[in-house]
Amino acid sequence: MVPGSLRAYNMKYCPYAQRTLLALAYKNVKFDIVNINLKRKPAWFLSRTMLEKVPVLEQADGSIISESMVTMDYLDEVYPQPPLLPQDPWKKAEEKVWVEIFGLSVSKIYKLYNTSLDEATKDKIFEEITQGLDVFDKELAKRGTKFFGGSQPGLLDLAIWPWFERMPLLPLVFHRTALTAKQANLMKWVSAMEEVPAVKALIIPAEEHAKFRTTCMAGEPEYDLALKPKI
Ligand SMILES: N[C@@H](CCC(=O)N[C@@H](CS)C(=O)NCC(=O)O)C(=O)O
Repeated sequence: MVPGSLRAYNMKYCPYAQRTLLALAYKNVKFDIVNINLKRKPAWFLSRTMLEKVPVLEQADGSIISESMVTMDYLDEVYPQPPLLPQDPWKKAEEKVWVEIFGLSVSKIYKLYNTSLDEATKDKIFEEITQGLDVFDKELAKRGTKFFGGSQPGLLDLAIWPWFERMPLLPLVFHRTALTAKQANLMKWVSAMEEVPAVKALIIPAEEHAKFRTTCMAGEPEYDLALKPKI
C-alpha cells in the first residue's frame, strides 16, 4: 500500500461501504479498494476484522477500523476539508441522530428484497418508506438549504445518499416507487447530489444495482457482475 494512503475493504453494491468511499472521495483522500466476496469471506479478511462486515478501512501500518459511521467520523477528523460536520458539538450530535432516524425508516427498503414477503407486507414496508421519506422531505424544507449540510453536502447527505442511488431500483424490481413528486424537496436534493463530483465518481447505474439485487434474490449474489462480459 502507498504510504499515507488508505485501503477500503468494500463490496461494490453495499450502501454502507459506499458511505466510506463517498467520504474518501469527497475529501480527496488517496485510497484503493479491495472488494470482498461476502458469501465466501476469505480467511485473511475474517482474521483481520471481528465485525465480519464491510466497510473496513485500513491504514499503511495494517491497522483497521470498521463501521461506516465510524470511518466517516475518522475521515472528517483527519481530513477536515471540506467538513462533513458542523463545529458545534451539539449540532454535530444532531446530524448523527438524523442518520439513526434514517436507519430506522428509509433504509428499511432492504426488507423488500426478502422473497418470501406477501403483498400486504410489501405494501406496509412501502408505506413505512414513504413516511420516512416525508420526514426527510420536511426536514430539508425546514433547513431551507440545498443540502442537509447547507450549501455543500455534509455527513447526513453522504450517509443517506446510497439509499437514494438505489431508489430507481424499486420500479425496476417491484414496478412501483416510493420517492415521488410529492417529496419535491427531496427530488431537488437528489438532482443536486447527482452533480456532486464524489457522488458522480462512485455512482452505479440503477440497471446494474437491479441486476445485482436479482442475483441476491435468487440466492447467489454476483459480486463481480460488472466484470462479466456482456454476451
Ligand atoms: N453497521 C454496519 C453495517 C455494514 C453492513 O451491513 N455491511 C454488509 C454488506 S452491505 C456486510 O458486510 N454484511 C456481511 C455479510 O453479508 O456477511 C455499517 O454501518 O458499516
